Amino acid sequence: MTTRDLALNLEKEKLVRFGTFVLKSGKVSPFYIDLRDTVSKPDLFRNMTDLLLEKIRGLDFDVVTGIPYTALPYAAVVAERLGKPLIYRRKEEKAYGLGGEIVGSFKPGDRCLVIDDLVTTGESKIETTRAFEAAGLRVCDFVVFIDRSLRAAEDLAARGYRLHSLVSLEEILDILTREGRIAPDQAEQARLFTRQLGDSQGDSPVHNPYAAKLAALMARKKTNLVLSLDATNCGDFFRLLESAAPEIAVVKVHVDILDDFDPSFPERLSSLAREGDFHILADRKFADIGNTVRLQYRGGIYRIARWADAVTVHMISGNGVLQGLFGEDEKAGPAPGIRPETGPRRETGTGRPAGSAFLLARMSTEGNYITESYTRRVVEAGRAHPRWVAGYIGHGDNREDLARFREKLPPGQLLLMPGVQLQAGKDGLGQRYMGLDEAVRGGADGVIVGRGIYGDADPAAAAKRYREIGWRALEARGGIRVPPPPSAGS
Ligand code: 5BU
Repeated sequence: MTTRDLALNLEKEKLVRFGTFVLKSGKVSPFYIDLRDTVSKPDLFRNMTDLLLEKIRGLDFDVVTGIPYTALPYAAVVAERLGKPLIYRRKEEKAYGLGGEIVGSFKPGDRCLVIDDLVTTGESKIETTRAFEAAGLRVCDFVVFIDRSLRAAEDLAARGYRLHSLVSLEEILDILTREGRIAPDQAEQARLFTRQLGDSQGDSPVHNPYAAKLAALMARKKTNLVLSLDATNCGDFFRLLESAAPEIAVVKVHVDILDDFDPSFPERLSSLAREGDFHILADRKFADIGNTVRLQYRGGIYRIARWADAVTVHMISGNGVLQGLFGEDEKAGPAPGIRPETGPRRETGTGRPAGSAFLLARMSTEGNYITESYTRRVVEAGRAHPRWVAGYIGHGDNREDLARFREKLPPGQLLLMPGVQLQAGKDGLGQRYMGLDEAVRGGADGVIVGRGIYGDADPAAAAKRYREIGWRALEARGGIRVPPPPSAGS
């Protein structure tokens, strides 16, 4: 089989298609590539494996791997034919972590050939490599069927990896145009789309006005401490808050754990926040359908929208949760019993609840069910809604793991991290703590601390200590990097 045959076959089998396709990101693409079904077409499977074997002839490696799922069956056949061990990394491990136990046996220092179906940016190849390298393997070569990138080969080469591909998207377009399988303008649209994707990748700036405002407050007050004030009555709550107020950037509230909540609570809290120059984060973890979270946010006895600067949100139900919380009213049904928001809300005065969200991207608890792909989708959602999403709640197994995760977040959004105490440790109910200094140096912009402060015999002194250590670590890291919004005054 030649490259030409491969291109023609993939088009004939509808594994490379042209038309109008809505991608997961919501973008509309003029073409679509999905090589998963190649494994159930024995002739094509055999021919593609032969092409792979030809391509890798002369490369030096000890073990072979395929990135699940599409490339794994190919890797198995290649390994068997060459008499080399097959290894693979389990899919769906910790988000952006090294995690992912490697199945199969190998020796430290073994060189690993990595087979994958496509390369789009090269970024996921590098992520995979980190896991293999952390396990003691050396990765030198990647081989893919289709290179649909603009410059992945150069980007990978700059990091010391070689990329081999059976065919590039450009070649496929040329072949199919020449053979009359697609019209020249279809090919042109595909090229244009790829170029635009390349241009918009990576550094598309995300600006959230609230994140910038909170970052400015932190810088002004020299604190990145978020006090998680999980007191169960208003007396304790306000006593603790008054003593810690000078040290904190934000107070995080679980308003539904107060035994004696009454409408004076938000008023008193808001006025303390104004006087003490800190913000209020309602840790409500909204998670329901859009219409329900809208009612929960704006109504009930708590009326969170009126007094919280920001809220925490689970994205499990999809993007509708954000629309429900912060979107316009147009399509939603009437909210029974809820009058339109006309009351004063701190600093908005728009008559409509505004607000900002911190999305739960990773949790601090041991054995939580959040997977890597879920975390990615949450970050994608946050990136897609920069007006509403000020940042993420996240955690890490250790400083390096946290740093890798932080790298994936847009600089214009903040990472707040719970599960922090002065020293690493655990509570008896699944909570994991990372040490404060590690957490901030690893990439937490704000640290959320509860029992480490209010559980101390002298909470005010504890808050001061957390503030000092946290701020010193933040300065050592170069400060918070939230860029200001593009035009001042917005
Ligand atoms: P602690 O006393 O510092 O363990 O309290 C941590 C707080 O952060 C507590 O209010 C939790 O509800 C909150 N939290 C958390 O601990 N871990 C998470 O992943 C998320 C929130 Br999300």
